[in-house]
Amino acid sequence: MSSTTPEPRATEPKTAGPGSPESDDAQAPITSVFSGMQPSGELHIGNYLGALKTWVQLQERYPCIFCVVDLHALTQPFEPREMPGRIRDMVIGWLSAGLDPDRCTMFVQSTVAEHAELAWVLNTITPMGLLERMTQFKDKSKRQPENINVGLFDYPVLQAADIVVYRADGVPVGEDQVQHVEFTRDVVGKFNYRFGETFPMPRARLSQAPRVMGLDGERKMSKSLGNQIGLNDSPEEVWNKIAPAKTDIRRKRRTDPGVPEECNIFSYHRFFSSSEQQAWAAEGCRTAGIGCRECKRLVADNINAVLAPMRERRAAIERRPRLVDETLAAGTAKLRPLARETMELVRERLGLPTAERYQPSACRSRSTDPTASSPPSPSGGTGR
Ligand code: AQP
Repeated sequence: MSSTTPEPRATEPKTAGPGSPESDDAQAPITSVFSGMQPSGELHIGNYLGALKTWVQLQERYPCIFCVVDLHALTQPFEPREMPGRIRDMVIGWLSAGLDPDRCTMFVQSTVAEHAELAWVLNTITPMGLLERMTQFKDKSKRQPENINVGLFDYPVLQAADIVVYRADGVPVGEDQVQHVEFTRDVVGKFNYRFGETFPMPRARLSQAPRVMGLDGERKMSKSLGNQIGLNDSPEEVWNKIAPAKTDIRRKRRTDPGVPEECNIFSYHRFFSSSEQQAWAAEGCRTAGIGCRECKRLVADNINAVLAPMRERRAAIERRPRLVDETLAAGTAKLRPLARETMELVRERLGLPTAERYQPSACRSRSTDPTASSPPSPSGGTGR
């Protein structure tokens, strides 16, 4: 194999792998999709490859709901004054990556109160032991020992409520979230068994890149770990992050051969480079035919080729200042009635009063004329 650098790819690989939305493998059919992301920092290529790219594909095939999970983000250290900007920036990132407000529904979790309400109900059927097993809780407790809050512990219950309040059954996530989806399945099973069939059984949908490692090569790429390549990084920033990143430890000098499978940079080639380019990089590494810098240059160029259209779309979106607000407002307006409907069903299953049962207007009409039906509330809504 020649050590001449092949041309960077202009587009991403299209091959389907196990668990990818395009693959024909053993994925049971789904009817609707829900997934979310925390506004806990800038979106990175791990979020994109692990989830967002799949979301963009799924919006063409299923009713999809995508949620900025701001209530979840409260479980980590945050600055209230930064939260509105983070929410906005996250949605701009989604739109830049290809989510289309005409093809999917986007909204902010805290604007639909039923998520928190249903989480409380699910809390009451969740054994502590199930939550104690969650690895994300253990990891984040180590990361923020001064702030191990109940919300962090209860995070998977709120996530379960997020999914089932819309009775969604497809949940596209990265590998780190699979345990939480399995947890949701346990909770759904318990609820349906105890109170009657209410929620469909959700399942995780993994992408072809379910776990992207951070630039440190030690932990998964994370918004809050400072080991990320941001979707909003400029070409220079991408190169400035890739250039000093660790490679295979065996390659101390240019002439030392390496093992590509043990090089973090090579793992990025798998996601961003053509099979021909991957073969070139692997061979060059094993034979010391190329230096790490050449290998990094190619992968940086390929990452930039994927990010370039997103940067262009971001610039266009930023010229339409109302787009984000309009998108989120439309999402909330569409989803509130659906969430209310689910909560009414849940109340009925649990023997709780409906949300309207003890409205003052309903009581008045019942006390004067027990056969009279309730007049509509002055707002025309449920009065909640
Ligand atoms: N490194 C990753 N590789 C593949 N998928 C990933 N995801 C996150 N990191 C990777 C997936 O992206 C979606 C959004 O996740 P989230 O916002 O709920 O939080 P997270 O999983 O905790 O992501 P981060 O970036 O690591 O955020 P922080 O630092 O705030 O905790 C999920 O589907 C996730 O699997």
